[in-house]
Amino acid sequence: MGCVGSAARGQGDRAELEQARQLDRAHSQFMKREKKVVKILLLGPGESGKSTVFKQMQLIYTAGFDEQTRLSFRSFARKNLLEAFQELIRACWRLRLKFDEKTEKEAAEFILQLDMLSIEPKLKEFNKAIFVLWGQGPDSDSGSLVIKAAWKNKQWFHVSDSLEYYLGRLAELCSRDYRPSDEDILRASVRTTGIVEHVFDVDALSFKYEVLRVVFLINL
Ligand SMILES: Nc1nc2c(ncn2[C@@H]2O[C@H](COP(=O)(O)OP(=O)(O)O)[C@@H](O)[C@H]2O)c(=O)[nH]1
Ligand SMILES: [Mg+2]
Repeated sequence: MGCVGSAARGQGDRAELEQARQLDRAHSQFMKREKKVVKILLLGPGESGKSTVFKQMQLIYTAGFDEQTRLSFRSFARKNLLEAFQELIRACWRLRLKFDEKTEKEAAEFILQLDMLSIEPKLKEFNKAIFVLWGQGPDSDSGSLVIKAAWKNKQWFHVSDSLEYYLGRLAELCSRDYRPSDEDILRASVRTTGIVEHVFDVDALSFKYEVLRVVFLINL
């Protein structure tokens, strides 16, 4: 009985030893991999460019944006354009600039009552209304004189950096089969909260945008 008991115990010890060895091997492999990981934490206020850095890394070091992600930016790009233009119209009021022309007043009122959802079935009308106010841009002969005056004074109010860019892409953004370009996606501002983690392989190093190296971004 004693012999059988100690043989069984011996076998159990060997199994435990083997398990411990496997754990050690797994741990040392993990530590080897971790040594090659550079962890970076991006900190900064909203709109300082944290998500833009992520997107740029994705473009440079991965296969880029997959189709589903790309198409998901359709509504964000339109929302960015809509909200930034609404800000511009409100700035006209604050600067006491009034739309005297009936078509301009109607276009401004139409744009102001739209939101992310209601804009989708009204893209053609939205395109037309923006064109009435913006024309071919502030330096052209077309568009509203009121908007041109507000644009000249844009240092007095907040206007998104990307507004002019998206206005240049108005026809594309308002087309039914709009497929955002890489630049449209980089320019899109989508509010994110909490911690977002991405891993990129850069040569032999794995970059983990998280802790250790801290990059603080500010918007100038
Ligand atoms: N001027 C300029 N603005 C850009 C460029 N690329 C992105 N942006 C804008 O920079 C802002 C940065 O936003 P985001 O990266 O979302 O900031 P986060 O809140 O820190 O994540 C957005 O409004 C983008 O439209 C660029 O090349 N030039
Ligand atoms: Mg962000």
